[in-house]
Amino acid sequence: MKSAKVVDVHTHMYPPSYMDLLRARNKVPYVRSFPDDPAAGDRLVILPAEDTTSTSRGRPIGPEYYDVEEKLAFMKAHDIDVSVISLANPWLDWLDPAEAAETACKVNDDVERMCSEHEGKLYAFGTLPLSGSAGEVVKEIERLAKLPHHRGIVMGTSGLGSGLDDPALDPIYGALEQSQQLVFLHPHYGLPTSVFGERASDYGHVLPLALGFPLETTIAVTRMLLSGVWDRFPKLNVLIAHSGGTLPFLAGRIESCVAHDAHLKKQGKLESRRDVWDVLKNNIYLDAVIYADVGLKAAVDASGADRLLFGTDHPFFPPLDESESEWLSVKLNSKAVRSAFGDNTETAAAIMGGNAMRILGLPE
Ligand code: 5CU
Repeated sequence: MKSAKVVDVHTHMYPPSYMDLLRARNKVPYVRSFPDDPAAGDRLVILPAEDTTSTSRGRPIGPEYYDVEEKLAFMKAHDIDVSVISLANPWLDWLDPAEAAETACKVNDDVERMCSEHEGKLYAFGTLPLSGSAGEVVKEIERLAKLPHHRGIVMGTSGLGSGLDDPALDPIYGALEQSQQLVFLHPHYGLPTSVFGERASDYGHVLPLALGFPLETTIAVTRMLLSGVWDRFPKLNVLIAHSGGTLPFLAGRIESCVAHDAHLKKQGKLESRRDVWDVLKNNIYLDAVIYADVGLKAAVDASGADRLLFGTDHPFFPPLDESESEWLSVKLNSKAVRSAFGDNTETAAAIMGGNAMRILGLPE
C-alpha cells in the first residue's frame, strides 16, 4: 500500500477572537460557568436543542476548543499528519448584521495565522458573515480565496436566514463556484425538540446529535437539489458532514419521489434536471464521520471511494473517562475505514488522507 498522509477534514476550533465573543454573551451561544456547580467548570452552550434539563448546561469546554497546541497534541496522539480546521457551529450565524463582515475577517485572519505558524500541519475552511449582506459574503469569499492556508468555507444550513434553497444565495454560490472553494456543509439547528417527545430530556444529547443533525443536513441538501442549485451551479462542490447525514441511504427514495411528483411535472421541473445520483457522484464529497462500516459503505456506494474523506469531529465527543488518551470517537472512525475497505489497501489510504490531499490541493 502507498503510504499516504492521514488528513482530518472535520476538526473544529473556536479561535481566541471567537471565544471572546462567546464569553461576553448570556444568550445561546455562550460560554460560562454556573455558580451552583463550580466543579463543572466552563460550559459551552450552543445548540437550539439545549433546552431540556439534561442538555441545558451544554458540554464542558477547555483549551482543546481554542488552544492550537492542544489540536497539535491531539493530532500527534492519533497519528494525524494534517488537519483542515473549521470554526465550530454556530459560526457567525447569530451575529448582529452590522458586525458580521468585520468579525468574519478577524476570525478568518486568526485562523490563517494559526495555520501559518504550523506550516504543513494546519489548513482551514473559512467562515462567512452570513448574517450580513450577500455582497459582504461574496467579498469575504473573494478574500478567502487569496489566503494561502484556506481551502474552502464551512457553513450551516440556514444560509442568509431562510435555508440553502434561497435564490438570494445565488451570488454566493456563484462566487464559491467561480473561485472553486469547497463548501463544508455542517448541521447545527437539528430538528425542533418537540419531535423527540415528552421524555427527550431523559436522553441527554443523543437524539439531537445522532438524529437531529443528520436529518437537518439531509433536508438542507435535498432542498438545494429541488431548487436546482446544482443545475445553475454545475461546478459547485460540497463536502457534507457526517457522511451526508442520511443522504446516501435516502437518495433512491428522494429520486423516486421527485420522479413521481405531479406538481413538479406540471411546472416543467422534471425536464433537463440533474438527478441526485449525478450530483452525488460529481459535486458531493462525504466525510467519514459515521463511526461504523455500514454507513461508510453506503457513502462509497453513493459517491465513490475517491470522494470519501476521513474526519474526527475533534474536540467534540471526547472520552467520558478523561484518563483515556486515545479517543473512542476517533478509534471508531478509523476502525470503520479498515473494516469496510481492508487494513492496508489503497482505498483505505485514500480515505484516510490521499483523497483530501488531492481534492484540497495540499502539498505533499
Ligand atoms: O456535541 C455537540 O453539540 C456537537 C456540536 O455542536 N457540533 C459538532 O460538530 N459536533 C458535536
